[in-house]
Amino acid sequence: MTHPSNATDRHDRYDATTTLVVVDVQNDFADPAGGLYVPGGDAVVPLINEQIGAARAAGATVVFTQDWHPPETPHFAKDGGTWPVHCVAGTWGAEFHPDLEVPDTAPVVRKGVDGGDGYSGFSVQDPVSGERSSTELGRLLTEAGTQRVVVTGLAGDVCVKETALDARRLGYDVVLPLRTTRMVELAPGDGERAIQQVRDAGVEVVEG
Ligand code: VGL
Ligand code: ZN
Repeated sequence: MTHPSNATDRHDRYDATTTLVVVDVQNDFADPAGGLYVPGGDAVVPLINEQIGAARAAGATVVFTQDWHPPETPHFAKDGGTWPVHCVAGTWGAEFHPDLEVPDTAPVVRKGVDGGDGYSGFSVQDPVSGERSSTELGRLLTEAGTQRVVVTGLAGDVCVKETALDARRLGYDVVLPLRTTRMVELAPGDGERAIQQVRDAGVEVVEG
């Protein structure tokens, strides 16, 4: 149970009906040599590992997502989209950061696989037609008996934000521990706007 007086105590955050979703802690985002390095992305890996440890100790479910793109996709600036090349399937940049503690049995949800813009872990959107389709994340949460979702990882103002918003839309209580994420800030102020947007949607943004 979470008590108002110590709601930021991370070890108090998990129970068997909570799922921790670890978003896109991959080399391209978390390593300074990565293709779309999120400033400070490497520094949060140990904090994310603490969350994973606390979640597992409490019997919570832990799910990981990976951004997973084909070499050519309208997601990339070189192909008419927004972003530098990152997380191309099967490359070093798409691998989890080597320090991230991924349990052998943890489910891994890959998004963007067919060239879709997979910002939320729950869905992908065809960058040309705009058509949306679901990943297996929603089903995994249902099967785990999830009532509350803790979202962490990278980047805070892109995939973490969209995953948290979708989790709210699906009716979950959602917690975003701010200390465990970093913002990519494609445009200055994106980080602050993202925090406001998730707060407005009812996400519990906590410092710890
Ligand atoms: C992401 C930009 C492009 C993310 C993914 O994981 O936050 N950001 N693709
Ligand atoms: Zn991407």
